[in-house]
Amino acid sequence: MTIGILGAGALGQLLAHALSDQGFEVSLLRRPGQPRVLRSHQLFSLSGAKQHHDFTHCGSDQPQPLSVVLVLTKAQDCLSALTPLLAWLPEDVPLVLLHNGLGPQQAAAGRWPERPWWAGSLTDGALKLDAHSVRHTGAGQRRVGPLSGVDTDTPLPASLAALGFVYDEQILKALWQKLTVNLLINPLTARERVCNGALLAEGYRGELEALSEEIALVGQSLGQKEPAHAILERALGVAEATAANHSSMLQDVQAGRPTELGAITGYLLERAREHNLPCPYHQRLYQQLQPNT
Ligand code: KPL
Repeated sequence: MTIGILGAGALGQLLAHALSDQGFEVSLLRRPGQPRVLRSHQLFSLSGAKQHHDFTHCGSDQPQPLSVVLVLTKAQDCLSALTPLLAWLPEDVPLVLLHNGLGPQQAAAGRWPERPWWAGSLTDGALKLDAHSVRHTGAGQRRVGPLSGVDTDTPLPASLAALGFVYDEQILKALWQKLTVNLLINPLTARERVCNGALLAEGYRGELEALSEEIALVGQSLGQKEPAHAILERALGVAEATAANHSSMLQDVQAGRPTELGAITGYLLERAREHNLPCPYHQRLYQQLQPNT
């Protein structure tokens, strides 16, 4: 059966190629009103090799047999992109939310509680060159686990296992940890217009440490206890592994598109407000990037 992919940005295209490589049929689900693009897609892999794959393109409002749907839209588009699809998709088809940030996952599972929701994160670097080409710029870790409506003994869908996703039964913790990476890398690289690896320079250390302290404080009040230095080390590890990559937020800013600032820094600031915790460094970053959201 075919794997549906909602959101054919950099990571959506990357996973579509990887699935096709593993022998899965892939259907890129176009949102109603989105222009048609060519079936033929190109991937520049980590080794620089060029690969071609053909994908089926279908409107997300057109019923078709799908075994699982991977959702890789921008965080802020997730709910509106799901609406036409969920008007016809059979209720037992697993849905896998893989966007950055936190908030929309809980909102989707709350709005459609009868459905089997999975959520996950990937730290691969990828650059969308255009609607049918993508460059893989950094290998990453891929984790996924049940979010709601999934029985505890349900195995990982085969397509996710084939993509190298590791089953994580504490997926909310993994999503929080990925959020902490995005909180440190995305807004800073977007503000400074630099690639991820630039954040390893000494000049950013002070601001990164202050941002990590604030994340650790909010995390503690959410039951995610982790010292600031561990949060910073993880983000610097990802910055190193994806050094040449432009973060997704920088790519959005450069292309004049809305960013995921709301589901990343905005999510942290909301939780901080609820717990009466000051976050001046994140607040300042949020204000500096606000015009781009
Ligand atoms: O998730 C990412 C993003 O750019 O959104 C990282 C891991 C930072 C890779 O660039």
